[in-house]
Amino acid sequence: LTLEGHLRRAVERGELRLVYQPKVTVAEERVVGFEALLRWTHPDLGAVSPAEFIPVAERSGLILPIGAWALEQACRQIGAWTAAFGHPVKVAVNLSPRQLYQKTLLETVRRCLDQYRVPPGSLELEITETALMSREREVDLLLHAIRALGVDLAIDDFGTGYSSLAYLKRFPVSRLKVDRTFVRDLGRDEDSAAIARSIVNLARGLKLKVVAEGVETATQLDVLRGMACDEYQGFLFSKPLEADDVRALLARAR
Ligand code: G
Ligand code: G
Ligand code: MN
Ligand code: NA
Repeated sequence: LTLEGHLRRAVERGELRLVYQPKVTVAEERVVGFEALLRWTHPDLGAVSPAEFIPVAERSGLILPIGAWALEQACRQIGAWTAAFGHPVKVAVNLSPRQLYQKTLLETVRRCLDQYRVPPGSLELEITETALMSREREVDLLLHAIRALGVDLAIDDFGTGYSSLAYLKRFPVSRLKVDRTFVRDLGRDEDSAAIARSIVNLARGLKLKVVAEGVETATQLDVLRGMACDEYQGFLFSKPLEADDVRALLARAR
């Protein structure tokens, strides 16, 4: 069977799961939320990297059922953690461009919020710049409708796509995520620092929160602190965690 064939069965067989990477404030490393990330363990193939299976899912269209599953699973988890800890727990879910171009997305989001008693502000959807480039009118209406439900929107991998600054004005986003390729060289390379600083300043001017991705070293964090970047994710604080470990982290933070 091809990888696509295996992947086709993965949802039904329960081989997929979500892990959750903490997002923390740059200032005091307080946990403010999590990004949900897909993981796949096939019984024979073992762990298959998302770098390998997400492109296959995108090409084949399997990202639609997989993405719908991820959204639903994340909402179920938000509902469970919110009930268990008595305060909202925020989770961001990655959306494929294909999901954005699907008529059913709005209804799926609405149903999941309702079914799992998710405070709308606890759900964030991460969208890439590239996804915003096609079907602009449709996407614009959809994103405003999702935003009207109270769900937050973030632009993922910011600065790597065909950035048009115009869509920061057009689309109702509340966060920019600085791509980790710019974070990697902070403290070593002035150009990366200049780009990161520009994104942070741009976000501030537009009253958007800005999140740095892939922070691995104390030096990178220091540079980001100097820029007054709001939040970060990365191995320096934590790798993506299994749901049970998130529960333990939330219990400790209480
Ligand atoms: O977790 P990791 O860094 O290995 O993820 C690799 C890539 O897979 C990243 O670009 C990430 O955005 C993407 N990815 C992970 N989970 C999801 C998901 O649920 N949906 C979509 N569309 N992409 C995901
Ligand atoms: O494209 P997206 O930003 O959604 O992808 C997130 C990916 O980044 C996940 O696959 C996650 O495992 C990975 N990641 C998270 N933190 C770090 C980090 O500190 N360094 C590196 N290299 N990758 C990271
Ligand atoms: Mn992401
Ligand atoms: Na990203």
